[in-house]
Amino acid sequence: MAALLGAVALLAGCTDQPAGRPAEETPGTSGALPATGVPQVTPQPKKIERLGDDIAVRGRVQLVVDPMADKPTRDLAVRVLEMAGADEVLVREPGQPEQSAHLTVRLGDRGAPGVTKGLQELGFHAPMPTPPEGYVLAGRGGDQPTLVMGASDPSGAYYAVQTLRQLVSPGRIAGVGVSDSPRMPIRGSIEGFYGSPWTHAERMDQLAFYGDVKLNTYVYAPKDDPYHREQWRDPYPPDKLAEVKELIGQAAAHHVKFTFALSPGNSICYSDPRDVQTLVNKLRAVHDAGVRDFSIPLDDISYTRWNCPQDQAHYGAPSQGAAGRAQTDLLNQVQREFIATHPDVSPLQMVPTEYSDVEDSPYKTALRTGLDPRVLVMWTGDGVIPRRISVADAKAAEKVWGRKVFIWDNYPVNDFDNSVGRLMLGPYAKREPGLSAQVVGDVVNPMNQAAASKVVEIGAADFSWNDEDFDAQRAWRAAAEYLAGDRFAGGRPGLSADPATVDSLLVFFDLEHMAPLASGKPWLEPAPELARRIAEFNRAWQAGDRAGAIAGLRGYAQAIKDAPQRIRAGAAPDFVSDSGPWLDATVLWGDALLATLDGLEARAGRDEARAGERFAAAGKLADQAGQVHTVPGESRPQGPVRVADGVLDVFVEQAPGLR
Ligand code: LTM
Repeated sequence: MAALLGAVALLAGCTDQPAGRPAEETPGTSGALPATGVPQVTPQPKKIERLGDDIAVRGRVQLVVDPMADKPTRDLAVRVLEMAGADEVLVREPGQPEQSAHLTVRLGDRGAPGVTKGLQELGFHAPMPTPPEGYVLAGRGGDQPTLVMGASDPSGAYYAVQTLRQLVSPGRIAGVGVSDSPRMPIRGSIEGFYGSPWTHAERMDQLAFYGDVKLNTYVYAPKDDPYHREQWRDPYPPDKLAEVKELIGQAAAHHVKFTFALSPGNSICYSDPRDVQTLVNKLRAVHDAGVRDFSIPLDDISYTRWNCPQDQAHYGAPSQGAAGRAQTDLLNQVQREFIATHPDVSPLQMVPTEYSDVEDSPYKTALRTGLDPRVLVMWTGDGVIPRRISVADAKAAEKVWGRKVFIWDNYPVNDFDNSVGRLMLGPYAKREPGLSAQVVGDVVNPMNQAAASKVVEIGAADFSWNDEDFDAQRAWRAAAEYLAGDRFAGGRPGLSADPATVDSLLVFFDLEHMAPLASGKPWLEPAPELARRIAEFNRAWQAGDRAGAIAGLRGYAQAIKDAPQRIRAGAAPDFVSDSGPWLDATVLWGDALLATLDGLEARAGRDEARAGERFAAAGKLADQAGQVHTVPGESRPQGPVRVADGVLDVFVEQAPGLR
């Protein structure tokens, strides 16, 4: 895995330049901070290029900011400039008196005179008008340092500052030009799994994290929240509503659309106007609390029986087609009478009962021909847990649904039987570039382990922002850097990631790479890096180079054994807590692998007594590892945790047979 061997890129620094040297100590700090290369920004911007020297940041910095940038954006900009080395950041609006400062930073509308002038001076060309959520950022150091950020809208301004955060290293900001906007308009997660829902604190953290990685959507659809599904008619009790209100505020502060979902399909009587009214009333209560995005999931319900005799009278005997017509009527009514009568509300989203294939059917025909064209239809790919999501499949889905679909991606969710014992920490792979032109959005269904879900969520953020330039391995590494990053006030990532923690996380991610289909067969193979190293071992051993084979694998075995300790010391505490049982098992598996290598070494030295003793020790450690279980209430279903199964266990089991 190249990612394991490469130098660790700073979370917020240039990969090709020394960071960590304050501007004051740098020769010629009147302005010139020569630098080459371009920092890694995640998600990958559409265009990023070096414009010149880095910008020195020290003393007093003036931030001239248009009213278009909201308070959270301004506050973030101030924190980022302080993090870069400013002693004081003076914030003023254009037109207010100029202050004396080492550096003036402009943040505003893409067309604002200050921004346009700055871009002209820097010779940086960027589209005008900038697409929604888009921004341009350009800066160069020197005697007259310049840094401007222009945006299409408030979210674009926020994202400009999120990019700025990643251009900072101590005492400097990279002298680069960035022109950027998302390729998918809807990007995020759907809390749509079975089992214990996320806690309020986890949701608050997720929403802030989405802002960091430019995800703009969170769909609230926890299957086991009674008020979402079984008791959909009941209003939220005051304490729950208070939490929802707090989530709405947190989402707004991080430019995330809090999307409220209500799933009535298990008990609704489609033809009863009172039920339709109850549904709309519940949506209205949440609208009054500030929600502007709504979804009606109708997945995982029976559509071959009615919930009331009226439906039989109204729609006929239960059938797929009749269910499609009943759902269409309900959704059209909600779209027409509630959504469309509130001009600030986005089009309704829905999950069909047939959500995981592209075969036409009476049900799909009813929705295709009857459903209001504004309603967004979700689709999980070809399969509930698809092998891949291709452009061709999305095109087929468009055809069958009569509109471009909205991806509900069942990865990294681990609530199904054949995901027992798994923590899904693989890359966001096998989603085909080009999907952005074919779908209206992409949200991933995460794990109950919220912080651990960030690994895949970062990949999805990178992909949905810019699928054309997506590199799954690059995004995977960025996730390790994010989780190993230090923190500035507010708990968001700061300047640097500890390289040893990043490497340990990547070792651990590899052990938890396997992702199963519903059948249990992998769509992402187990532990590819460890498997590659074991294959190398086997080649060397078979060729007679036993010492070389053992030495080649021992370092990595030690890295496996040591990874949990390093992760516990250096990674985000919530990630550590989510991963607890898997980290415990990894120590035991690392020891088992080391003991196996001891046994092979003894065998190579013709010391069969010691070889037998070490192989037995390895077997015992493997048994102990197999007894580490998932935490009740945290995982559904329950079982022994899996660590590189099919690779590590097989090697430990088969090694005593090697001669
Ligand atoms: O995927 C959909 C639309 N519905 C459910 C999810 O709630 C569940 O989390 C996943 C994975 O088990 N499968 C589903 O069918």
